[in-house]
Amino acid sequence: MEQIISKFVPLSDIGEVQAFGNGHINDTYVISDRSGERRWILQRVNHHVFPRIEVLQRNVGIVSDTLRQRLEADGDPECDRKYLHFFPLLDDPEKNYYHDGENYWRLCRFIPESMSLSTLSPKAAYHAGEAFGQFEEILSVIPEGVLGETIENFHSMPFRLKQLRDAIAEDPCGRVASVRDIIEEIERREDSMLIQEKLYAEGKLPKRTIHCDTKVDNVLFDKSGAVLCVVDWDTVMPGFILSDVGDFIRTGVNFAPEDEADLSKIGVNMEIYKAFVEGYLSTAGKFLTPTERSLIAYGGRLMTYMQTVRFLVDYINGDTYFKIHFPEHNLQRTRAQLRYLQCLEEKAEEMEALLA
Ligand code: ADP
Ligand code: GN1
Ligand code: MG
Repeated sequence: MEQIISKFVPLSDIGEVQAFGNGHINDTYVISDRSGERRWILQRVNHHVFPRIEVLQRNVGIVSDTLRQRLEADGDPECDRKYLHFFPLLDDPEKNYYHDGENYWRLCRFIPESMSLSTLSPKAAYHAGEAFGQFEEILSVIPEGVLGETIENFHSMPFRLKQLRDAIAEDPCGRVASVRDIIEEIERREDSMLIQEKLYAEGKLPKRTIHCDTKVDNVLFDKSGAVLCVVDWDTVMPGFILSDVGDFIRTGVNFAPEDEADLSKIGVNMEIYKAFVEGYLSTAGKFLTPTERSLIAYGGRLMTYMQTVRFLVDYINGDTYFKIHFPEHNLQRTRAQLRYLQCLEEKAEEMEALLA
């Protein structure tokens, strides 16, 4: 690790190295120097998930510059804690990642006194909504075509359903027979989950630069519940805003974590939903079209449905994509997502009414 870090910062001795965060994709470590004064986030990028490292690291560099410029222009005194700063290589300043021959590494500033929250107050949910709207607004200055697609078809529902059909047909681990009930639940909702692609084809839904992974773990709060920074920019790319509002509704608005084993604990926290939407509209309200606004609650159902499909595909394929912590983890995640989807459906009318 010392050798890797020294590619980015002049450093003779590192102190503690700790695995960090709850991400399902990359390996994240927090590193401090021996005095404990300086800290960094070191990540080994999962190059199976992100095979186009050049595109990925160019994107995050552009996102970083765009946010910093705006924060500086606004004269924000906390500027350094509100965006991710990726270090360039000391011997190749054009590059913000290091390839050790096998793995890809990047180093960024640690955001001090920040935390991810799993249980939110309404105030924190409001601020998360506000921060996502602001994130989208700031990044809207990036001209079309500048950011590359880091994962092709990442939030395409037709593509995710095709992946499911392929996995079922192949059934590499003989797991399909045990999940027939879930497959049926997925199949009967298919038509209602393809609305955004249809609206887009009809010219009724715009694509914007979005975050595309707005689960609650990817927001760093300070002690007071204010948002410091939206992190995990690996999937920032053109997409529909339903992805961003939807993934927060999927995670932050659920009473339980995304992999809750006790299905009776899963449910929709309407107070958090309301606060989140109010916060989001306080910033995104300026640019959303009436169609986008009207689909916010639907976005929650769509993203929960998509995640049900993605966890199930990974389970059927033998757990090759998401990190798992025990053998049936992806199945437990799938069941929890399906239950939450049912809860969102039960609350749909109330959620739409609040929106209106
Ligand atoms: P993954 O793609 O695996 O989810 P993330 O980039 O989201 O990786 O990082 C994992 C977690 O580490 C985040 O959810 C967040 O809690 C924490 N984290 C990431 N970057 C920073 C940072 N610069 N400062 C403090 N915490 C961070
Ligand atoms: C992954 O990287 P992380 O853990 O923040 C995944 C998201 C899923 C999420 C489910 C690149 O997010 O798309 O919604 O897990 N990221 C990628 O928890 O696939
Ligand atoms: Mg993450």
